Amino acid sequence: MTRPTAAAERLSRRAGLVLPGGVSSPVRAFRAVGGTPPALISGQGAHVLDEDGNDYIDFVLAYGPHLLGHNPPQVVEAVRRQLERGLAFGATTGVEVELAERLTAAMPSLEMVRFVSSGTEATMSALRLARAATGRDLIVKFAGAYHGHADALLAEAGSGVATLGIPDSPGVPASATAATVVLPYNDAAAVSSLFARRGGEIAAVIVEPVAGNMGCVPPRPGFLEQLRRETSEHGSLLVFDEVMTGFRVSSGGAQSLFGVRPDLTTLGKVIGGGLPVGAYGGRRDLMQMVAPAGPVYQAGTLSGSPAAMAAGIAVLDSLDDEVYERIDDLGARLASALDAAFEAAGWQGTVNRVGGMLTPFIGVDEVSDFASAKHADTAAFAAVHAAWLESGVLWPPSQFEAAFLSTAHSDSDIDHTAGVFAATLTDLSARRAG
Ligand code: KE4
Repeated sequence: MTRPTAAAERLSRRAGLVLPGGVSSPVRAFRAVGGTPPALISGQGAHVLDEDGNDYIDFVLAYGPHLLGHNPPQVVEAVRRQLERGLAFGATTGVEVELAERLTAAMPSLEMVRFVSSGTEATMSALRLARAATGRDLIVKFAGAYHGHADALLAEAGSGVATLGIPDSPGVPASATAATVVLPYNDAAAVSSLFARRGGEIAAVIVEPVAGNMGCVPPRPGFLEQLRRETSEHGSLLVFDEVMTGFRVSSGGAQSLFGVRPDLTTLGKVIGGGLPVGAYGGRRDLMQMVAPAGPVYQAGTLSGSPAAMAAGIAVLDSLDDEVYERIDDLGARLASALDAAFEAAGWQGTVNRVGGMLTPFIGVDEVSDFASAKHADTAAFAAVHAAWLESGVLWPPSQFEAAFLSTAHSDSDIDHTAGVFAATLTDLSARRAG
């Protein structure tokens, strides 16, 4: 029995007339997996409901923010209270300073912070600051990493760019990416060689300390430490893009998990509890260069949105060791069940995981960078995604996205999801053999 999709199809048709691709962000269009995206109307805990009445266990979690699941009561109440006071003032508010104080307390490298309204704004601003602080232009990023859609960073980007197979976006002038060097993730030799040749030109290295936009790819042991060493030795800055990993992989982010202190950090997602937010911050001497304290200009009408600040405070105040232990346990349970499913179905595959973010790569036995991720069997992934959807599981619609766990997921959610995964791979083997 297939799930009803009449309302989703109606909405998709209407949306396609007024929104490019029928979406407000490309990956949501399901182009890589096919089918009609559900027309979601509500979320509670680990579940979301669509207009056709279908209920799904949600592993998208709005691409990361919902560490506590959808609509945690304490977050909804905090936002409701703030909304009654007002939506936006264009002025510094107490909640904005309170959230900044919590961020700087949680991440020692973050001595000061500036709020913006998206991860893209955060990374774009952090790189402008790095170029100003060093007087250099060259930026280093890694293939398959996605740091938002600022021109200079749309070079071999991951996430939706990888999902749609867009070589690099039209409209980005060659001049915008001429000062962007792209290296393979986890490639220590490539990093050493570049710094040996051009270290004096490099303003900053920006890295996802756990890659999440080529699917989940952890750093090889020593990789982050090497970036720290090389940037320090050559007067460059190290920027950790923790928009996805911040407060997800640990209460101090990936920098605390791996014990590497960046000069600048970008944040988003979890710190806004699902409301529009981004932030960049780091060494005080650098942040004091940001206008109006210094000459580096960056601004935003709704930066520090009080409702987003209130949501972020409510989320961060709910984070304790138990939260991270629960999420890590659930992640480990799901990863091992998916691994067992590969085994049981006689498929090659590997599951990359750090804490509550993970990706099963189908048809490959190791994924440590974008090149190896691209060898995954995306057709098989599409078949699994469709089977999950039919069985009430909403998974990110791309092999090149990370899936997320929350404290609201249950062991039975995990077992059901892995069961469908195993059955679909088994069925696929039979169909391909037939
Ligand atoms: P936003 O501009 O989308 O708020 O953040 C950009 C960004 C920056 N850095 C990292 C590490 C990110 O993961 C992101 C955005 N993540 C994607 C998910 N892979 C957002 C989902 C989407 O594009 O719709």
